[in-house]
Amino acid sequence: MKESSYVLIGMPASPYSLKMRALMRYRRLDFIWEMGSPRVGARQIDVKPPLIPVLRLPEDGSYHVDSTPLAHLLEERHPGQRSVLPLDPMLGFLNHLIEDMADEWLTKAMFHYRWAYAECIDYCGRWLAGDMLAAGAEGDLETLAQGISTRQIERMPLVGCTPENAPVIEGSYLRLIAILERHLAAQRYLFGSRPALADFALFGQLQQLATDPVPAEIMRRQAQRLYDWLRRNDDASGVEGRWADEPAATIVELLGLAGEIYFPFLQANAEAFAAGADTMSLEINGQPFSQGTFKYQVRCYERLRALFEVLDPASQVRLEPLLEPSGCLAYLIEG
Ligand SMILES: N[C@@H](CCC(=O)N[C@@H](CS)C(=O)NCC(=O)O)C(=O)O
Repeated sequence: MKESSYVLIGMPASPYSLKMRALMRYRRLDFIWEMGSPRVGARQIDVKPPLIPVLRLPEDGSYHVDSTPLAHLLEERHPGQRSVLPLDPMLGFLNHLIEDMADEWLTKAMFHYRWAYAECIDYCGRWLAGDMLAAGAEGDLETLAQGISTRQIERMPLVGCTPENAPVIEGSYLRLIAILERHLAAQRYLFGSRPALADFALFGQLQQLATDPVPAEIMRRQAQRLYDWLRRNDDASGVEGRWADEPAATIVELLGLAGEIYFPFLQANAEAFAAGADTMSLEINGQPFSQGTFKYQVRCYERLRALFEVLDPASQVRLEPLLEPSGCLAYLIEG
């Protein structure tokens, strides 16, 4: 195997793996895609946490995880080469915010639909098992599929994918795909005619939702433009475009999702975590939502607040008319 290039280790059913694969293809970085994980496959990979995707660097063979830091590492290593970070600090901040919301909230929709509906459980259990066998796991398909489904269904309450939370989660999926469908009628990507990191984060999650039977059927019927956009952007290595001067009106609608759903969730998580609680609960648009607390998402919230704080005052002023009416601003500056 040619290991003078990057090796990206992941699985097709992993949203963050497909996020990174599409990003690296768009950036025209030389890499090998290898099916596997720290636990499955030919390699012994000692990474913490043991998640996919894993990126192996060509020079020293070191392994790295977590798609957001990975994307930034690649920016440092290949500056200016089809960067996915908009130059305008205002668009830059919105890029971080929407990326974070896709990674941390939209993934709940992915996980919920995948393991809540019998049709999805049947399909995805066998899909994931078949891919694990292809990556080198041992066992037979049906036993493996059963084991995977049982384990994932057991994890649902931990990440907030419960029947009580389903209306909030499904509502946010329907609203998001409707907004993106309208956005794509006018613009090729979130911030112009070239993709940003947030486009790849949305791509990663939505590509899974466009595969699993129940949410895929919804997307095909209600948001065909988005559905087709996903297929196209698995490989955007031929795309040449430019950043928009200003965010489109539909970006403000995406911020509405953040202000009404994602930031209240982040804040409730941070407060519960600070109080030493194992679980948190809140009302989102009048509907109950509760789940276990997560330190990782405390850090996500702190990071977004810090990114806003270090923005130059002129960019903060330009952002205010977007962040204030969408309800995001208070979460970024208060407390
Ligand atoms: N924040 C991480 C999340 C990665 C993640 O959660 N990966 C999942 C698969 S999509 C995983 O490896 N889970 C471990 C497991 O299922 O055992 C990122 O952005 O890369």
